[in-house]
Amino acid sequence: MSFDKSFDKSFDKSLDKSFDPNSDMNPEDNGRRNLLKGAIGGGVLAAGAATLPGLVFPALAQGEKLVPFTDVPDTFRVGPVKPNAVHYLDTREIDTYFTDNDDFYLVQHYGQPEVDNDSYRLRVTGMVDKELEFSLADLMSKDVIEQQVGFECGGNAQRLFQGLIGNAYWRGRTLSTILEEAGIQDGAKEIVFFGADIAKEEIRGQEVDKAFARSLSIEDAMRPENMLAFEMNGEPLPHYHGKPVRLVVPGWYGIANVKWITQIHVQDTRYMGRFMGRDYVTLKKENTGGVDRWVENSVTTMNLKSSIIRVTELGGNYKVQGFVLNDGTAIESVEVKVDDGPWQPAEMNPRNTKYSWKLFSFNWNNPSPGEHSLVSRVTDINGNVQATPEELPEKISYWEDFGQFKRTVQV
Ligand SMILES: Nc1nc2c(c(=O)[nH]1)N[C@H]1C(S)=C(S)[C@@H](COP(=O)(O)O)O[C@H]1N2
Ligand SMILES: [Mo]
Repeated sequence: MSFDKSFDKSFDKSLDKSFDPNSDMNPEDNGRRNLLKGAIGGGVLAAGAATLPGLVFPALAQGEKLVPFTDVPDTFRVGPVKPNAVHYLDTREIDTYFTDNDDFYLVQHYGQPEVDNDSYRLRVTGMVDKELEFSLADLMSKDVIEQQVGFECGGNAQRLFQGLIGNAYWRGRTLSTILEEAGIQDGAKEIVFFGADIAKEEIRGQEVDKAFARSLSIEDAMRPENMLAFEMNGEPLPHYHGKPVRLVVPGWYGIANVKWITQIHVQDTRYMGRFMGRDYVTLKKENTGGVDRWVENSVTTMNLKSSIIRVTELGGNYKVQGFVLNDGTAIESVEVKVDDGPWQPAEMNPRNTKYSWKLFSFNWNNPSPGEHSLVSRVTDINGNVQATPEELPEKISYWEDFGQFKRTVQV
């Protein structure tokens, strides 16, 4: 099976080897690649974007051209990474299977606290048989797993051409073994994960200091794939992504992945903080026992979603590329529709794994010159089909934008 090579660039030398702890990966190679990408990719784009929007990208194969989207306005810009700021990708530029740490999207609501590795402690408190405290070295000492996990922000949107997204190779301590070691007591209901980032929140007229926090039910927290990640793409977890340790909950929206995590607290009540009870709460109409009601739900697992992000041309051959994200349920197919034509199958990247993003590629044969529309849809093995925007539940809040995304390009 072949797949557009450009997606295979990042770790083409030895993908599997490079993240094997016993391998002889040369970290310099990795660093040089990032440097090059930073120098050529970031620089040229920042400087050249004003004159050549969306047309020239350094990572293209020789002679390969990006086919311009006509739905991306010329004014659409992706800025460089800045401290304490949101960063989103130009998804037309995604040309690697793993997202560079320096380019992986960034969202933080209370800034990016500096946490010192040496004095770092993770505490486990509350309804446990034994309260625990771990240093970074303790966390790294056993029960370490590694896996590919991709995710998007629950606020990712068509408006940003899906730029709040990334896919990385994570290494960290399994969460369940830590919870088992602490011993969760009978009657406990929720586990709250607190970050080191604290801000003043005004709640009913009172200013109080609040740490960023999210909670999981005991059952969700005990999933064996949950991890306390201290490495991202073979490097120590970068400051902006939660140094030294963050939670990674595969299959969930990004909000679940608490960065700069310092405390895990077990309790017998629901945690109703801002990011569980007010923000990242989707308001939608649902049939509840025969009655249509407006209901509010905290965002949890990622909905079944695909999107086209990039169209390329090389020697008259056109390729349409995109990604799938979901909760980890196996994918049956991704199909692409050109204009009013039939749904046609796309090819899945063989590197895709259960919780990675899943890249797809579609060979678009002999498009006629002019403007065309392109849309993708994904179907999982349970027969769930990605909905059109019209078929989505009636929804007021913008969270969870997972409908089919029709793009237009100029050939
Ligand atoms: N401590 C902390 N963790 C956090 C956040 C935050 O504001 N503080 N933001 C969350 C949100 S909304 C998202 S989408 C992801 C983004 O992770 P990233 O910046 O590494 O891509 O982190 C989550 N974890
Ligand atoms: Mo988010």
